[in-house]
Amino acid sequence: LKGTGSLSENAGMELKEGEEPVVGSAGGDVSLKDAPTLAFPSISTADFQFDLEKASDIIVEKVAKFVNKLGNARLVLVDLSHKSKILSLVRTKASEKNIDSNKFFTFVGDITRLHSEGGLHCNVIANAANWRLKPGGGGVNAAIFSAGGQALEVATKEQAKSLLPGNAVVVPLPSTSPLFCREGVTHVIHVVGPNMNPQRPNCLNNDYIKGCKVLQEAYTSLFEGFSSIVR
Ligand code: AR6
Repeated sequence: LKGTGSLSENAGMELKEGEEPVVGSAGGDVSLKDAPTLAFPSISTADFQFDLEKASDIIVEKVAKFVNKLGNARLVLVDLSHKSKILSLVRTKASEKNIDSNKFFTFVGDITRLHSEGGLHCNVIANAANWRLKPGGGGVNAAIFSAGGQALEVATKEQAKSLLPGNAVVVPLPSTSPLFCREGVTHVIHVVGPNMNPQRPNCLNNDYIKGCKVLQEAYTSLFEGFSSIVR
């Protein structure tokens, strides 16, 4: 895939024109490169139609709260395109808050192919799931269940039958899953975010008071779930 991911992690950090990669940053430092890493998509902002400005505020607020509690572990926000609006909003707001760019950065690529196509090793990936924890349905959920294979479906059912918006469930991945063998992913964390799409279940009808609260809870559950694996 031209233009997505790349062999060097720095390339995924999307340096602006004229910017130089920071020497000794994530790509070059062995201890950081082997650090436990959670790759996560922007929950609720595509199929679930959540406002991007509000979502980016919440992502940066929650990353700022958790990133220094995770030891040497890293958090990586992933999206498919270099033109991703949510990635650029989050990058801007994260740098305004002086969040350590070795511990939190953005990356362009398919979350199911970060190692094989992007050269970025993430031992944990998050999924923007539906409340039934069912495969398919499009977006990142369809991609992760398809890449994870039957092993992921079975392992998911062992952990939970369904999930309410704002919650996350950690699923240890059997070594038979292609995501484990090919990408080195040991856990998938399913997260259900707030839904603003009238065509989907539990639509909040533009109630952003409730919606923001649920999205905050979703990221808290996700980062606490990751922290329980890292510990
Ligand atoms: N790799 C990385 N990021 C991706 C990928 C991928 N393969 N695919 C999509 N994204 P969405 P939601 C980004 O719609 O809004 C599903 O049908 C995408 O660009 O997947 O929470 C579920 O079953 C966006 O930034 O999740 C639910 O019913 C982000 O992932 C519903 O959609 C989330 O987009 C959840 O909707």
